[in-house]
Amino acid sequence: MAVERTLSIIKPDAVAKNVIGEIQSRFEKAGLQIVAAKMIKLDDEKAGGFYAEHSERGFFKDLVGFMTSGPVVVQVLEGEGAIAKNRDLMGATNPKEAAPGTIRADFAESIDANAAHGSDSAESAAREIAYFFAADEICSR
Ligand code: RTP
Ligand code: MG
Repeated sequence: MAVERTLSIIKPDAVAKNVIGEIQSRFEKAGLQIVAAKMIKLDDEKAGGFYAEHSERGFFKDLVGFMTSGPVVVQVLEGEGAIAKNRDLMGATNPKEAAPGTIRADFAESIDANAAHGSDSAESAAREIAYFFAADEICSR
């Protein structure tokens, strides 16, 4: 399997719950390396641009409101099959449907406050990583 990079966000609900380290530990235990990371507070423009694909959806306003409600940790994960592996570790979008032991099953409250984001394809990963990180902020090991 190819070594990939994917964008991960620890969302405001998980930051508020003080489980940043627990979530990062799951990535590391699954063989993914954190090769870039920063904590930031998104504004409407930055969050809306990130989720632009959903701008016509009914939940868009709530999504942007939630993502700007507190700080987030944005990070780049690197490893074999990183994109799918991260999505598997996160579980389904709705925590009620997320498999036991996944990040969303264990830490998320609702489909809005669902603890984590992960890129859904190679194309999304490339766009999303560049959206938050300059090339010289990513440190492969
Ligand atoms: P994410 O992009 O945050 O990793 O989540 P995802 O791929 O699992 O889900 P996506 O379809 O991309 O939706 C982005 C976020 O929008 C909220 N959402 N709400 N009320 C709804 O029907 C609904 N659908 C999606 C979720 O918070 C989801 O994470
Ligand atoms: Mg998505």
